[in-house]
Amino acid sequence: MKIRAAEHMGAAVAVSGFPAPGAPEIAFLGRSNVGKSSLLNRLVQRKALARISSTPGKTRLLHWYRVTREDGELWLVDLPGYGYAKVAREERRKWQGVVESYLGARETLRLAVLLQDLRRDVSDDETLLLEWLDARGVPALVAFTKCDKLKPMRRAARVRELRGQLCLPAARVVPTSAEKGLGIAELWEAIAAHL
Ligand SMILES: Nc1nc2c(ncn2[C@@H]2O[C@H](COP(=O)(O)OP(=O)(O)O)[C@@H](O)[C@H]2O)c(=O)[nH]1
Ligand SMILES: [Mg+2]
Repeated sequence: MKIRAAEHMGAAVAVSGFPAPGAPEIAFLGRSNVGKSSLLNRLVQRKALARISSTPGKTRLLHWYRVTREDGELWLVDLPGYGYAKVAREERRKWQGVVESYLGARETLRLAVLLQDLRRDVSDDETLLLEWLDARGVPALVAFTKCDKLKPMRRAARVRELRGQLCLPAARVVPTSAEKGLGIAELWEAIAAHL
């Protein structure tokens, strides 16, 4: 499906700054440095719409991107990354506050895409987030990132391993590589199924 247009709409640190609900939204979340900006850019076929961070975890901003495809408009929402070791507890609490008030109350939210580096083990952060989303009835799937970093055999084994750690069926995980474009069509298909 062709992307006709993609633009940054705005950013917010708190609910008061969120844009008024409009088009259906897909939220992206994950640990800092997991490859969120890279995957967003690849999804919308733009080199640098979402910034590739050199200093991960420095911001608590949510970013909205308006994407126009042949079949209509949707908004992609880039949630602030978590798990940056140097972040103080107070900062962590604020992150949780704004992210939960988005995920828990956004009426136009259709799907949350949680990113997980294929080379890392799943942590409590991912498990708790998925449980939290599930408890609130927010559909979620997991995109494994940076799959190009593993050879195909190892990659397949690792996908099975992580699916086990996450307790998710095959239909709810999508192996991707922003670098090589792997899994992008599958991710769009999964997104489209929720619009
Ligand atoms: N090899 C490889 N590197 C990636 C991929 N996606 C992201 N990266 C690298 O991982 C680092 C963090 O990426 P970024 O998109 O800024 O992550 P974010 O903090 O989650 O937004 C950067 O150095 C990227 O170039 C991928 O699919 N393959
Ligand atoms: Mg980023």
